[in-house]
Amino acid sequence: MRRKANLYRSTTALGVALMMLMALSSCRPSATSTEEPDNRSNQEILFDDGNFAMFIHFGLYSKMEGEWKGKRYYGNAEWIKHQAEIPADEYMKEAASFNPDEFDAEAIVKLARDAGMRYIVITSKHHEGFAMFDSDFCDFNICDATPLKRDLMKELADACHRNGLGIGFYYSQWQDWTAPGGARGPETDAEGRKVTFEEYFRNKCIPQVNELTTKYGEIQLIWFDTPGELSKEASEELVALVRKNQPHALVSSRVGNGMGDYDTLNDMQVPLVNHEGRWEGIDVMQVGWGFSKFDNEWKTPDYIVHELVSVVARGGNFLFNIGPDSKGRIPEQAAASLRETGKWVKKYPQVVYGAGASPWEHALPWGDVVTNKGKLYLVVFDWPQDGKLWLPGLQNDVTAAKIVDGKKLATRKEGTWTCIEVPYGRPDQLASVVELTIDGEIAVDSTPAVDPNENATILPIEFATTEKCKVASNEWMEKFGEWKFKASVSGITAESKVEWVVDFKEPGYYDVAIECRGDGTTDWMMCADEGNTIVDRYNLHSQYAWHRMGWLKIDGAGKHKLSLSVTDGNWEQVGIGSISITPVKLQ
Ligand code: H79
Repeated sequence: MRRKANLYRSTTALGVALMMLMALSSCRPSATSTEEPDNRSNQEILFDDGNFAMFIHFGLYSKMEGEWKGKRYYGNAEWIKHQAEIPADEYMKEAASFNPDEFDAEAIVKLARDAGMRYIVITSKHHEGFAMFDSDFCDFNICDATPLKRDLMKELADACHRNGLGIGFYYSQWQDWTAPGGARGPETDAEGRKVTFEEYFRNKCIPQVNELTTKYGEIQLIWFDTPGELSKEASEELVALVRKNQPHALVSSRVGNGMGDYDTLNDMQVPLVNHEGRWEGIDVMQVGWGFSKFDNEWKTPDYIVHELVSVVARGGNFLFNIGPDSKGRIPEQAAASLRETGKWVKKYPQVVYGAGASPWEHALPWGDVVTNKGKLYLVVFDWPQDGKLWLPGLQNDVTAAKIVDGKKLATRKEGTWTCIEVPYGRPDQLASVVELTIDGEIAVDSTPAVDPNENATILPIEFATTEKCKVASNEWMEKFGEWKFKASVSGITAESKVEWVVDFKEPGYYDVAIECRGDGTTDWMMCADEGNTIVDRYNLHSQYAWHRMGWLKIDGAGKHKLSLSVTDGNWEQVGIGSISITPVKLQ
């Protein structure tokens, strides 16, 4: 379940300059550490410093729990109307038997607090068009169309306000699968009259966003989604409406047309390198967003902590989703996983709250780094086996080191490396945290470096410089709505260059492997800048797979350029994802 954290970035001259800039700017001042007056609104502070929030997908789709007429629909359970091609009128009739009477706002808020989350964003109307609040502008809502007749958005907003959490509402502004005129919705009304998107927007979307921003007290944000073909004027109107009613509420970038107060990255995407500006990463507890009764791929605490730390270390805020079931209950697996995550967050609050991005700008082979009030926090997922944790490229002296809430540690410098002497047993089962106090303003050379320990250091193609070939990000769906991303290089010819600059602590042999794909027999060569070369031949297939090249000799410690080329074979089909480098221990 644990994903590799060892991802690096290459260093061009511009890259180095950018990284140095990042190193200085990535020590974002936290609310308490800055000497300048903090002019941010409460909402901005919750977003910037809270760094961890709960997303809830709850709607009429939750009633189906991923199944329609005895058939399972995998992936996004909130898309079941679309997946099962349920006609709008038939879908709307389901509301009459939707009775989530076990929805307990206080219990949900308690769970969010136990998890260490600082606000909640809940779907008030997803693409299906069903409002989970009492709306005067469309009867297809939880108070008018169901036996429950409770405004669950009000209950949750009140519980959040009572307990000091922020509350934000998701609202799908462009798609509406049941309102005439909404995108992917019916084109005509009950009388057969053609309805335009403009009418839907005017008569349902705008009035409902007005309700959400006037009836539920102060809110954290409005999370618009899938702007589709929304016009610039429509996006502007939505932003203006939120601003008028809730001057401090944030608006997500998915309001469309380049607007919004912060960027939401793609569903399930964690960037490999630090991302500038105010942004949010999003992921889900199951595979889809709405609850599915047969999806057992619950994220473990280990996964959630790793992703939370990765997002914070890249400079973002993490919004993590759960889906209540048809009765409104939080599934026990989700609650258990979040509670365990929360125990970790409460042990290491400085790693999350007010924490800033890593000066290294990317993950390190054993984990990741965040900053807080001038200190460095090393979050170690793969605890070293030999009592030495190696930190590459830190130019400052370390004045104190300790395991958070634990013993003091000795450190020493070896060239550009800092060695932290750590106990053999890992202090924390989930992820251990080492605190470094450093002398002066932090300065880091973030050139990718091979971990001197036995971990494989993986260098994705994003960290390479390339010539005469094409690096592209591929995205694809596994299950419906389950997005995966992978950058790879293609368009390789005999003239192409793919090069990584990598720092080696010791001379010696390094075991190299390539993650690649292709079609049939293909010959490869890797050269180090000192002249040592290795070659190999693989029978490649269309799927990415790891292929070992073997021992490459590095004669001198320090930075080296490694060049990878395809010397023969079916160039056109070749794709390169990453390389991995592992020190060969000979004594
Ligand atoms: O609410 C969650 C998703 O339901 C919603 N955003 C997150 C937060 C979302 N809506 N759309 N998408 C995500 C993108 C999905 C696009 C696709 Fe499709 C769905 C691609 C394939 C299935 C739509 C239908 C486009 C092609 C077919």
